Amino acid sequence: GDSLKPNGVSSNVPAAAFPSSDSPSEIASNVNYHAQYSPHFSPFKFDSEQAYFATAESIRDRLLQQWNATYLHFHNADPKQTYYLSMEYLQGRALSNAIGNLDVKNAYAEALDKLGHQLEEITEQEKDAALGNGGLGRLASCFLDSMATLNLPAWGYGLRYKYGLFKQRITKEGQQETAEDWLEKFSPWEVVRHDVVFPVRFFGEVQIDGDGTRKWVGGEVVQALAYDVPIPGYKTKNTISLRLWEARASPADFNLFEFNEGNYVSAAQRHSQAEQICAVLYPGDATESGKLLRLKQQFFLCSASLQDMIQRFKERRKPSKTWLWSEFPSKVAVQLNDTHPTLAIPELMRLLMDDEGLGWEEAWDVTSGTISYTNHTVLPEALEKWSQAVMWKLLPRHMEIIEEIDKRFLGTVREKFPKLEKILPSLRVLDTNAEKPVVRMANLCVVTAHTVNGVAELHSDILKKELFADYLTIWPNKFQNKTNGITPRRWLRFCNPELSSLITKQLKSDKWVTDLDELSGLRKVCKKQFADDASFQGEWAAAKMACKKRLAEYVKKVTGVTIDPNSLFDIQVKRIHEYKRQLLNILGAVYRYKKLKEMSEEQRTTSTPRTIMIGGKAFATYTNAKRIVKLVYDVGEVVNSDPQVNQYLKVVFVPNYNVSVAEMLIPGSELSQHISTAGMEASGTSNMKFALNGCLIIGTLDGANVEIREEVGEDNFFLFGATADQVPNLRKDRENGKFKPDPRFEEAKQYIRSGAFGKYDYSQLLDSLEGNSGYGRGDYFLVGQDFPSYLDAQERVDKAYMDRKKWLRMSILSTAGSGKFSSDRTIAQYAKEIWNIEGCRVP
Ligand code: HBZ
Repeated sequence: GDSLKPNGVSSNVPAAAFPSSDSPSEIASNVNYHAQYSPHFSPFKFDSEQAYFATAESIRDRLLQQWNATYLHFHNADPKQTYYLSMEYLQGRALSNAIGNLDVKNAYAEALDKLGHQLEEITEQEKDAALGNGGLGRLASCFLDSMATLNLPAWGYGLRYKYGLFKQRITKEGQQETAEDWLEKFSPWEVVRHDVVFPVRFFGEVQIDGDGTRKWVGGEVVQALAYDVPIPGYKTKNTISLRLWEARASPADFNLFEFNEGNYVSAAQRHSQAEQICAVLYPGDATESGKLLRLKQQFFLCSASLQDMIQRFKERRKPSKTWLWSEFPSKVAVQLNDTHPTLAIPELMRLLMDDEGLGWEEAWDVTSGTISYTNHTVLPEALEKWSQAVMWKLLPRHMEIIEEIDKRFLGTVREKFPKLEKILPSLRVLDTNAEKPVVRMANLCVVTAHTVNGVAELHSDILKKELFADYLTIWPNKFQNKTNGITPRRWLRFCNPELSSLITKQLKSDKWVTDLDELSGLRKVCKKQFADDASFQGEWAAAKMACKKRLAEYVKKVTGVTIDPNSLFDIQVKRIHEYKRQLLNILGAVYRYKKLKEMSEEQRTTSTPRTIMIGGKAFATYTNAKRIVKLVYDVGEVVNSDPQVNQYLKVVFVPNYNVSVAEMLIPGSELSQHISTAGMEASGTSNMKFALNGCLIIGTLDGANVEIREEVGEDNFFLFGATADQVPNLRKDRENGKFKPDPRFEEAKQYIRSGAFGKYDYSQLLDSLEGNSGYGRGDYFLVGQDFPSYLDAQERVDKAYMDRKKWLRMSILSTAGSGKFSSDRTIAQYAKEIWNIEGCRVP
């Protein structure tokens, strides 16, 4: 038999430092090499975990080669380059994605087989990199994939949080959070660049020199150290970078004197303060110290990234030793992912004026020519405002610059648009009237950026008509739309191999993977007589069934609940928020349960069996969101164990929703819910992922739903609810006592209040749906208003599902109509209409 080797690989596989070909045996040797010479574990063991790390390192070798080639190519070609600044990236797993993008899946699967492992099983070993909260963070990650695939000279910048988004556990008490230690055993996907370090200052004061020049001095200085994550494009050599900054204290910050005195904690105080900056994603901002930390994080990202960009700009110009700063905007584009990196504006101004000696006008033209801003929300509570007092303390020089921006903006408007005088206070960057004066970050972005965009047509219209309406007179051409998109690689090609191969077979090409509009070719199948497409429909249904079975096994594993793959799989997964109306969904489920119970056994047999799955994380201090999680769980406990009903209805809370869980859920779904109060969801992106995977949508006319419905056809979309235009008047009606609730709505709420789902007192949650107005009351999100039309739409769903051919046709048309929602399309539009950059392909 095989002898046991020190690296645990018991077969007779040699160890090769680099595979000279893509043959499975060469790859196996390379994986074996890493198991032996890049060991992270004790020898004599080669379990799934060891196999994962060794495989990841083997893939990383390939990425490093391509990565260096890309960097060199960009350096020599010196094209204009985009830098995407984002506080969040929801990368998910990297191994399966890299193997897919490098197009080496079969070779690696075979190689691992030789080593006694299965690719699927070892990819499961990887922890998600969850350096983000939700849609905004995942969008940034989809964008990186598209930038690399389109060969664009573009980079991402972010922060290397030690702890990403928390891990969610569901118990009888509801949601419990624990820290997610994604770096626990190290990440094979990052390369630390010990030579890329920039100082970032906080606090201190402004020193004025004899000649009037200003300099920011003193305070605390923290080092920003670069960690690079390779981002491979699909079937291209181009591999770009996601550069994540980590905060390091300077050695001088360790107080050896105090330590020797025995004051260990205070000796290390400055040290640990510095390292706290990157400790966790978005710390709670309820306390002043939490707020200060968040502001520090934001500035840390902006300052380090801009210093890096400026250094690169100079480096590429070094041979001639001369450059004009006015050329900077023709070489560098900076995209702000919401207002979180707004401090890039005053920081770029400061670097240009104080360090490079530019005058205000010149620095302003460079800054405004470089920076553009994407808005992701119109919710007032999500629009960032920072206390001026806090800002003066933390960033005194930046506050001077912000005051000057505000002053000059006032001057220009008064001179050129005197009619705007009345509304000027609301347009200003500084809000000085408030009890606590603040800086309005969105206003700073709009005043400075050369373009401002929303993320779906409806949302961009709302920005122009409402949130930023008054700026339109001043800058009629500044505002754009860039409808969001998703990467078809991760969200169809890799997560749904069954449907992918069927599509490729039908279209006789896999061109759709990089040109998603090709999917419209599937419409042909639906135009023919049924006799012609029956077999295709059959294959379509079989692909869906395979995904549903996989999902059912997963649900069993993580919740213990058995679900029936023959029932309609109905899913709502997203962050828990009142505006997203998970409460509408669960009230609908409660109503369905009550009606099922009231039916005779015979009546029940005619109903459409359903499995309702809800998943998502609630912000730790968002009480109503947490109550919603618990309510879903409690309803599930009762419904799933009710023998009268549980063949017809199951309700499951899927725990710890993240990118990997989404990759499992989305392919297996048949109906998904995107049911926010119209006008409140900027875009939504999971709606696109579901539609792409042949899942039908029940939804409101909100965000990108509007465009999805246009693309897939209104017959293939279950629409309900008030429109964005109607919402303000409906709220007013309600305040004036004009709203008459539907009896079915009262019945559902009453059923919960009666204690049908356990002893927990849901009155505070349900009271938010009562009354006419007031904080946390008055049904601000119009659940009661939309409840009847929601139930009607659900009835249409039940009926459509019973007609199998009709449903399959709708499902196929849904995928066929999803081409527009590729992030390749979105990024190509950003490149052309905002960044003015072009592809730069590595030969
Ligand atoms: O951005 C989401 C929008 O709600 C969603 O409609 C859109 O599709 C998506 C991409 O454009 N916004 C977020 O995900 N926002 C955040 O996660 C967030 C994070 C930190 C904050 C505020 C918002 O301080």
